[in-house]
Amino acid sequence: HAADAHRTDLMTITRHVLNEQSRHPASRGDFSILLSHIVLGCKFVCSAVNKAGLAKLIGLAGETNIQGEEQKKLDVLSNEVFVKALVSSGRTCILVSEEDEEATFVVPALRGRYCVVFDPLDGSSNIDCGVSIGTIFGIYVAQDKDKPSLDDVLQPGKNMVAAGYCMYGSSCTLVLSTGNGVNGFTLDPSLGEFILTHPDIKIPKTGKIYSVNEGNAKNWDGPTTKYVEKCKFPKDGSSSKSLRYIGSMVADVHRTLLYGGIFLYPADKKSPNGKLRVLYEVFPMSFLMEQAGGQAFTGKERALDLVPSKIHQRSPIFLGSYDEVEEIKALYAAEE
Ligand code: AHM
Ligand code: MG
Repeated sequence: HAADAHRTDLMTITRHVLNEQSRHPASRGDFSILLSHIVLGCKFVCSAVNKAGLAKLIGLAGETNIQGEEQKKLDVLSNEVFVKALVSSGRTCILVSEEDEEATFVVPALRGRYCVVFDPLDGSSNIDCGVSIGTIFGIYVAQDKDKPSLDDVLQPGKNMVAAGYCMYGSSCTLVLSTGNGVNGFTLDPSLGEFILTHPDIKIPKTGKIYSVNEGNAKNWDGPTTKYVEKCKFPKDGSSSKSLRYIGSMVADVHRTLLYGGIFLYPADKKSPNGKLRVLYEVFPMSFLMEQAGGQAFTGKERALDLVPSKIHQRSPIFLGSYDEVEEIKALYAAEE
């Protein structure tokens, strides 16, 4: 189609969010401003990730983050960029980052009503070898922007007003939900704009791919073991599933969202709460999955119902296609 070769009517992420906003008459544009600062952070990190090898940005910064992991320079840089972009937006009052032990309370002069929880650069083990990594974020609204408190972010995931991630992969892709479905945008480097490329993403109801770190299998619980066994040796005549595991949550979840299937980071004997962090990993991804028609389950409850008591709390997570998560839920129910 000739019209497709030179698109002249570009749906940028800003235009998309402004369109959504026009449906809320009371809106004053604060969310659009906040989002444009998040987008700036993503563009910066994308550019830094692409130049990492060249610019010798990667390598150890000689610091250890609060979870005892070695911090890479790119993590430090990404965190700084996001914190500065979010504070300067004038629309935030509390920030929680995977990289910072304490929450950041924004100075009164720059306070706005949004609380942002984020992992500025997730998938640290994949940085040095050029495999996809990403940024994950979730957004809450504070009770009172002039009296921000940790209670504003220690909220169940269902109270988020928006969530998303940006994947730094073969292209730079931003996936966003403001509670009205899920949309995917791809960065056009020649324009420096995210363009709507994946409107209204729906996850397939079932899927042929499972995604889990099977190296932990000896420590798994019964339901996880049974589910994965069934993926490999189905007894009902169905064909076995394919295993795909990148070890970057953003990339593994992105594939799950587009192709269907399930992503698991279960509890195990060594890590009774799993590995992934509730506020800025489990919640945003669970929010997107539900908005796309899938499900997210912790092994005990709907993931978005969980009420966190600490900002860096972890939880087991099973998320993906509706039917696959139903199976996991049934296996846990049978345990009781
Ligand atoms: P990170 O915050 O150190 O990058 O760890 C989070 C990552 C996720 O992206 C990924 O899903 C998981 O850790 C992989 O963990 P594992 O290496 O145990 O399979
Ligand atoms: Mg992380």
